[in-house]
Amino acid sequence: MRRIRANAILILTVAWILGTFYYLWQDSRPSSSSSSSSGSQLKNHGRLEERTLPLIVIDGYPVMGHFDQKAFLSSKQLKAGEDPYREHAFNLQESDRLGSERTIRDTRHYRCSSMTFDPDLPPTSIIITFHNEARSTLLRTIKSVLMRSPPHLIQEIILVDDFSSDPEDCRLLSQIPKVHCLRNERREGLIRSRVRGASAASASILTFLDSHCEVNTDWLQPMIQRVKEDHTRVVSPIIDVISLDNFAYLAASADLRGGFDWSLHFKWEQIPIEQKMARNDPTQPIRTPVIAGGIFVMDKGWFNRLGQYDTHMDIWGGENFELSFRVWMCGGSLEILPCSRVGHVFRKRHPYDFPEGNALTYIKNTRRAAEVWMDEYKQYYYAARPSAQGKAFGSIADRLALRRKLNCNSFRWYLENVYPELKIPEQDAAYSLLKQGGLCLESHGTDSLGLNEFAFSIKPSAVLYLHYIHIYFPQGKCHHT
Ligand code: UD2
Ligand code: MN
Repeated sequence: MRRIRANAILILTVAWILGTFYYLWQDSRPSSSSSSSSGSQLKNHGRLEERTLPLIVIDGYPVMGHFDQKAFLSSKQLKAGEDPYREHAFNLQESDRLGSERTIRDTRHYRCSSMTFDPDLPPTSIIITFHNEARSTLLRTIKSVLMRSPPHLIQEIILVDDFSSDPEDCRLLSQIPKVHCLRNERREGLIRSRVRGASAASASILTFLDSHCEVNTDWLQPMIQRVKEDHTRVVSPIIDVISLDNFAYLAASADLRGGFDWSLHFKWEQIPIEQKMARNDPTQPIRTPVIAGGIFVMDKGWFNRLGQYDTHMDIWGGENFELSFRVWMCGGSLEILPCSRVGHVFRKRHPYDFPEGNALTYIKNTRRAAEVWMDEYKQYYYAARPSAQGKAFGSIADRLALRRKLNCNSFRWYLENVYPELKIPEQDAAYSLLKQGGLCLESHGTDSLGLNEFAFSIKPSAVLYLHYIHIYFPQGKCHHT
């Protein structure tokens, strides 16, 4: 009896091992379907019957159609001896080696997988602008969307080729079902390119992505659900990190939100401790003062009503502040949804040129955001970025008119209600202690003009300066640097 049982266990173990091997082998085949792939389904799509290319079918839908991925990728590969970081500021060799699809870890909290969504969520138009993006990263972005989203939620993918050197990328990618590509006749920058893509979108919900992303399991439903419930919400996923060196997919912290300093420099910051303590459900949205900018979902009608983007901003930068201030101050809200995860290759430098120079462009764009939205608080922006004074930023008349028309709240309202953690420099200095050369200087509050009186005489400008090189000390502690 015991021997029979031992034999049965042995047979089951061997069957299980063989089964696992078979499963892994299937899974690692280059063209395996993430859902289902069969001859009968092919016949349903008659024209594809005789194809020889690998085919991915999801819910009976041939994801890549006639598009020849192999030819697309192999015709543009790194040449022997070439620096793999030179062209894209990430390791192109690794990206190419990975191929266009791979399994990534589901980085969500386990409770996210039991969330439910309305069965009648509306579809979205995905908008991806790109300028000289690597073929392998761009294709992985597109494929991850097609393979990890319920097909009925993807109305279309609109690529906007921002005058990349090779027009073929745009033309070839348009062969993928649902993908359309618009090519700019001159370099416009990501802001005007996104507006062009959004205007061409036919769905009522817009989803923006950078051109080097990989969306993760069930990334889309939580975002569409929140926007469907309230069209004034603008929502972002947690942005996971794709290593620029080896392309490993790494989970980002779920305790972060978007913040900035007075120079309008974006940074990730911890959720304030009171909010963190109050969070007993890790699937709940996180209110964020600003979004990073590249990956978000927004109702199309709301995007248009709020004035799309400031199309006088060029190339890159600053548009995320302008959009974030506008959304909050004009009646909407911004949130990060922890149950939605999208990976992104964060780079250390821009791989492309700025026709007017990187610094001047950033100043022009952020200056426009400050001038239109920051009211009297723009003085702190100028104090933090003295080089912005006197730099050209064009006319802002139409954006000021928009702000009046939308009857938006003041920046003071934004600071009080959305971002009270952003310390106003005078106040900050007033309640801070300052240690310099072994001396600890303590301030004694503010006078009626809001100017600082210091126990030791220090010019306010010096304090401001110190503030911006991050040696000010909140929480009334003497800090040892
Ligand atoms: C972040 C945002 C990015 C944008 C930027 C501020 C994320 C993940 N990324 O910078 O979307 O909000 O902050 O402006 O939040 N591109 C063009 N034309 C250009 C330059 C860039 O189409 O002239 C494309 C580019 O190919 C990419 C996207 O715009 O798809 C964003 O550019 P990036 O990846 O260099 O920006 P990133 O991630 O450093
Ligand atoms: Mn990017």
